[in-house]
Amino acid sequence: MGSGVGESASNLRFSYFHDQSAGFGFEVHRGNDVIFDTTGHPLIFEDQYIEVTSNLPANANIYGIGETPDYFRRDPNNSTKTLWNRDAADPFRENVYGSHSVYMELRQGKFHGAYLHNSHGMDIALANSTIQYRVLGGTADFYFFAGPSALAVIDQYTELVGRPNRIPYWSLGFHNCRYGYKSVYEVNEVVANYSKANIPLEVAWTDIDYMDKTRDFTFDPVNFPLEEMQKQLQSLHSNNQRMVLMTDPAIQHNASYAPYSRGHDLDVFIKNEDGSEFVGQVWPGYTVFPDWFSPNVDRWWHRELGEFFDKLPMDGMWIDMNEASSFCTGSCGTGKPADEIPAYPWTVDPPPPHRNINTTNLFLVPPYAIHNPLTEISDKTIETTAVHSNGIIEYHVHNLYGYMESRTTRDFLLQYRPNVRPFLLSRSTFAGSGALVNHWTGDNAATWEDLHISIASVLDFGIFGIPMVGADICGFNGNTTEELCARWIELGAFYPFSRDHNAIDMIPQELYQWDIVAEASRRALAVRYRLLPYFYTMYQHSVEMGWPVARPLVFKFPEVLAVVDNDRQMLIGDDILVSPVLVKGATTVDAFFPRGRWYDWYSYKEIVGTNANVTLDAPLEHINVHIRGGAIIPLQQSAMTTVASRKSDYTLLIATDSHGAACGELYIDDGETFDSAHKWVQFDYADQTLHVDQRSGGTFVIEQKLSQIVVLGVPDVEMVFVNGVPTKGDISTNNGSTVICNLDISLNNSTLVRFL
Ligand code: MIG
Repeated sequence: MGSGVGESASNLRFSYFHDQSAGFGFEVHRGNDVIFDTTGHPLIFEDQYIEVTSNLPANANIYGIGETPDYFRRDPNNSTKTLWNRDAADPFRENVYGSHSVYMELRQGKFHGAYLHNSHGMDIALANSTIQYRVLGGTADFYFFAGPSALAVIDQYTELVGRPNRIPYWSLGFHNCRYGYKSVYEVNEVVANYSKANIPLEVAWTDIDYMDKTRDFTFDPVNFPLEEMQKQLQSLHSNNQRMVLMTDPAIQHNASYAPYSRGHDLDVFIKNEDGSEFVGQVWPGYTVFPDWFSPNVDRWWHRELGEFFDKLPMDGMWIDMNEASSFCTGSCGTGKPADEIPAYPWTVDPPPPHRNINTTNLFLVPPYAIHNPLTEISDKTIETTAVHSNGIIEYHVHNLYGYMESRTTRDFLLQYRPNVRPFLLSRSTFAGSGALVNHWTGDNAATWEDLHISIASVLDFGIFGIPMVGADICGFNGNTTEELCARWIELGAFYPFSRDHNAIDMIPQELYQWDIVAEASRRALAVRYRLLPYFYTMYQHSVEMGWPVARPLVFKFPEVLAVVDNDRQMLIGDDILVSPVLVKGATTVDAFFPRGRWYDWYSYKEIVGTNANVTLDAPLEHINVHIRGGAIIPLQQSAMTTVASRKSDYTLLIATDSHGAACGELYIDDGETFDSAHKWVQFDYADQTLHVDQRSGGTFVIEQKLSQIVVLGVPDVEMVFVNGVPTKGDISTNNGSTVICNLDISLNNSTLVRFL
């Protein structure tokens, strides 16, 4: 697939058969491989049921299909992945917030992929050497991707569904959040405490707590008064920090609440079959739900957001509960008085019995039951018979709710601040959401299991084309512990989106709450901030080619059988290997090192990879990070904000391979606007010579100098010549690593540096 590739140039070949014995079926070939093959299986095409089955090799290596918390490599013999967006606190292997019907398969060192473009609820089952789609409607609109590398599959997939959105540079800083902050003053204190503890903090988030009676676009007049929020924003900005607040889609059903009455007048809410408004229950009580398909919804939503932003011009948006989540089943608030605030169902003891299901309505109870683990597919969401303005019922478009909200919300930000890259975080996503929003993995638990699974979830979203992703650091539900929180920030410092977030009523878990966690945070975040130029360069590959920032080892080393199910380590780009401790009490970690040279981030000590595990020391406040031999990594200084870090000089870390060679690159622009100038700098090292070159077309001027070069894995260096002139820089050599300081090299020109 690929919009520019015609059939003759494609690496894929499609064929179908239709005969007495085999029936109808089709195959997709890549060279001699049959990558999709329905032979031997019926194709079923009914109004409310489509079934397509393709043969797989025994024990196939399948990745993707979600959103679901699971190991990265799906169990090929017993996985049923349900795609039905659901507000559920990350239950293992079940369906949660988003729907991504794309998978990748690794076969003999090569990847390919397939995507079913369909918004209906579905199961995708892996068993008996097959992959089987069981879909509740629509069409069998399949796309196939020839790869053959993992990155090529993702490139081809994101070319189809949309490339990841351009993010502001600041969003790569560290974020702090929790549900349950009691006041704006408490959040001010949190910000101050981070700074006192010398832990970088880029963004202060506030959850629904700031709202008046949990209604959108309002401020609690006592605990989060608008004037104090404005002061907080100013103070954050004066420290080069940022503010993001929560917005929910559900709108209180109350004529005295202006966002409701204006929306009602513009006819923007989802309806019952009889034309009345569908009323569910969310935080503010009985609520209606914006119908993102209705003709006036943009006008209404943009006005409400515009009024809010005029009061408090915050830096980004967090859109939650957009599966959509509702606490009751059906239109439970229809006919209820506006001022009645129902109890949250989970606080009612004994819990109310489930309603009787109307078994004759096939849109409430479809003939095939997907494995959504609730009594009805309408439970905890908008009823499947509720009606959108185009007459389409929720049944057909349920999985698009968050995607549609993302679209109009991003449009608002683009109109409100033309040329400024929005930062949007959405809980519910669909294929293509990456072009609009970023994602966190929702309500995980403060457990060692969820620490481990967070890696797989982050890697999954790399396949889904949403590379700016992270899990709630230190865990959301349940009380974290000092040890778990330390280990979590060590890993979380390397999530592309790095945010500590906590549930209401849990013990505090800001990174300064324990000395050891604070120390672990300072160390791990210092690595992250030094790597910001590298993270940003990797993210630019996401923007241009869809490539994920966080990658599993198997993407880079597809021939190495031992890494097909490795989800206990991750690579940032291809070059930075992160090997976290994921086990309580452990002070060592068994880390896999593919063949080749690797260098310890801190000591520069070399490890010779032999495609085997190496046991590494991992004291509680330490995260193991290694640099791949063959890489050149651009670094800046760590600092308390990304703004400060960006002002510091560059260091080049040259990690040579066994041939004494390495290469790397740097992408940079203003980090903020769409029409910014940019620059790509290319670094090549061989024969003790470094070439710094510009790729054409870049006009961004890099003000910071290259002041330091570190060369790893080479004989001692005595003299350094920059463009033929012996440098005045200081040279120090130690055990195969050479550090040259006080250089004054411009990254805007071509430069040749010789090390003798
Ligand atoms: O039902 O806004 O996933 O991050 O703190 C819970 C409160 C609603 C769910 C989000 C979580 C957030 C919480 N929200």
